[in-house]
Amino acid sequence: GLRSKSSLPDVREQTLIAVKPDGVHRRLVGQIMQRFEQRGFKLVGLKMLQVSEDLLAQHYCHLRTKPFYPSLQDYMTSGPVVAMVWEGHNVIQTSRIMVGHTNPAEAQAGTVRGDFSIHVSRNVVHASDSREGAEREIQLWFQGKELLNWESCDQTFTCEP
Ligand code: IDP
Repeated sequence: GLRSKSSLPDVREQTLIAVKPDGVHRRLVGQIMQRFEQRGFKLVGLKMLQVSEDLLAQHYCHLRTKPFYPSLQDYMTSGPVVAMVWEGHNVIQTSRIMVGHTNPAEAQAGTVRGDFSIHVSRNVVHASDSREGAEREIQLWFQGKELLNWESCDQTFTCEP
């Protein structure tokens, strides 16, 4: 089977979720956070920030040559972003499902993008798409000391210890 390169045990898998400027402007931060809380994931990092062109270029290094990159940069630097690190069993894959398809037209109802957006250039939220991507993005967006290692009182009820 596949072996993870990460040192984190499975229940401590982490992912970067970011509410993009359209989500902040449209007051969707609380509803988006609520979905991750109620699913059973644990919040271990949270901040609001103005994304710089440099951070964005590193974050979206795979998209820098795309024709839409200049407009993606304008969008992502147009206002505050709320960045979060969520932790838990299989959180990377499960949050991609919760967030839905990149293109909201193909995102299922019940997903964040499927419920709150209509166009790929304003799709409300970011979620890391792989273990390698998540580790790279978390390091890029957060300092180690900004991530809290805490025991949630419900954790034996959301996942087998
Ligand atoms: P993802 O956000 O679902 O991981 P990526 O392909 O990594 O998808 O693209 C990053 C972001 O770039 C998308 O969420 C979207 O905001 C934007 N984007 C992707 N494709 C297009 C496009 O064709 N036009 C405009 N923006 C796009």
